Amino acid sequence: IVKVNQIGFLPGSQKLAVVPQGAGTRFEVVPAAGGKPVFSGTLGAPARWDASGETVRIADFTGLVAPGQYRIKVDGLPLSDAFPVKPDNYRALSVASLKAFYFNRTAIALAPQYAGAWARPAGHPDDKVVVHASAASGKRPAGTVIASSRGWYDAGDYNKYLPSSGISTYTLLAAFEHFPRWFERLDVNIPESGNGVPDVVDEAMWNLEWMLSMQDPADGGVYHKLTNLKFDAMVMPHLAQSAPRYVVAKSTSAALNFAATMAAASRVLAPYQKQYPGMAAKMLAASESAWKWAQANPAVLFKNPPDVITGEYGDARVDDEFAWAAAELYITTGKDSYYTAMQPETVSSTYPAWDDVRGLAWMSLAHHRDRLTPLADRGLISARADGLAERLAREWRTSGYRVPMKASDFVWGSNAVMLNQAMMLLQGYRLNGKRDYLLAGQSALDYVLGRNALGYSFVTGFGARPSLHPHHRPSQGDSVAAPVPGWVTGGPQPFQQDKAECPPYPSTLPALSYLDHVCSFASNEVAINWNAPLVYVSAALSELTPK
Ligand code: G3I
Ligand code: 9MR
Repeated sequence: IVKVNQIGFLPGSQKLAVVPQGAGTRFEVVPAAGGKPVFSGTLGAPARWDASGETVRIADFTGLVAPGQYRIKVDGLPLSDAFPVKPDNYRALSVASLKAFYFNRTAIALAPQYAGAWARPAGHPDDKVVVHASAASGKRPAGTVIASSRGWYDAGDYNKYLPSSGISTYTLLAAFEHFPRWFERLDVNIPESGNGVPDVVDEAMWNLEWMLSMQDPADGGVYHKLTNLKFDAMVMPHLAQSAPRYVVAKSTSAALNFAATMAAASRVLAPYQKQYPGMAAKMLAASESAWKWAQANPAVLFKNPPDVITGEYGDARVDDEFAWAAAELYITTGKDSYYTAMQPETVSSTYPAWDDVRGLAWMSLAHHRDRLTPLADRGLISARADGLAERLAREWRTSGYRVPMKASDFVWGSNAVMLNQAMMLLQGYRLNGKRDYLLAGQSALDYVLGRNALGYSFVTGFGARPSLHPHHRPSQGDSVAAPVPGWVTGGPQPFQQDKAECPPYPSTLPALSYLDHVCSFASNEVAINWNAPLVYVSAALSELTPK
């Protein structure tokens, strides 16, 4: 089949489709409802993509800018799925990808006026959480009961984890810092809508309030996670096990993820004193005390205690977390000591993931470059942001599918790898306007929305062939046939850590190793840290693509 972004394009987008080798050498774009071709062209030279083992050709119809609903026609192949070209085309995706966070809120009932068919009772109030033996300290011995309410469920499971929370919340805040105009006009229809604060900030606040409660006020340390001892069954939140939930061990990575996110949040919250009085100052103080704790405890690496078997988010390296926290504290406070503490010359730039956040430091520094103190090395900041974008663009230029990801990038959550690569390409574009970076970012979004080896739209509720059966407890446990919308599923990756519990995978090739089956927590779960770059990229392309 012809693979194309099923959600479609903006008039000014680069527009590419992937056609299998062996079909004709020409293509046409026809009105979806039938009629004469509106565009025709020659397919590009055959090129291989190792990730899927295919050789394919590219149909480039960027020249088609007239709004409409279209399909691609290649002799010998079925017509492609229909897709639109239209102004403001990614607004619904932008709303839904952010609304997904609301759907994963803990501790609050989702009312029908906001949640529609996916309305549900509140789950996991977390107003009485037990301090686990691994987290015991002076004033809080094991068994102490604390309140640690609010926050989002991490993913398809019902636990709350600091490392994934940090990068997710930061990415939403960065999207707003970079594209305030877009988010000021984005109505997500959540309970706080209309309170004078953009919905993206209100949504982030739901999790930030929880994160604040994860800090031990006695020493500034931050618990790594709030969790059941075992994963809940595939049931609705309010029907989950009533066993106690625990805060588990403080860790260096939790403290630094917390410090970075709170420092960034403190900047964003500063204008909203009326709605969130005192919040910005409280966040900055919390950030600085977590930073101090991490300075004193620089190598407390998290491991699940033997009686806890939920998500670990263990991270063997925390130098990237140190750099990110230092960068955010530097930007927010203007204190040179934080810039020095970052040791910027030693920090490379890589696309972000929950266990590698150094790229976020460069992204924030690049955005704020005009208001940094004289100490900041602006040349280094641009070189790091541009260097990563250029590496990704180089891969994009030669890849058969014209995407920045190569075979070895396919790990658990591969769709978020693609979206985080897009986010970093767009940092390069924002910095120096190199058009390839914008186009490669568009390509990465196209991939997630249908121009991939499987021909899926990996976003629930979007596109002609979306993921239908995510490993997401509420989607499975409710009585609505359709999954909760707006979630990007993890995506193909060859390691198949769930194969004992699933029917056979169709392939072990990295880009084909995917099951749209509820069993597949390794390829078809959803997660807050995978949705956050979708929020970023759908907003960024909406704002950055030439009109
Ligand atoms: O990067 C290595 C790669 O170099 C190596 O070749 C490959 C094969 O072993 O593994 C790669 O590492 C993988 C890593 O993800 C990449 O980020 C690990 O195998 C894999 O086990 C690990 O998976 C993590 C997974 O939890 C299991 O711990 C995912 O990153 C992480 O996103 C996921 O997060 C879960 C939470 O634990 C619980 N909540 C849901 C959430 C999403 O599934
Ligand atoms: O359902 C769990 C999912 O949310 C986690 O991301 C994943 C991480 O390892 O684990 C899933 O739980 C599975 C467990 O690890 C192994 N036994 C089956 C569980 C799911 O049915």
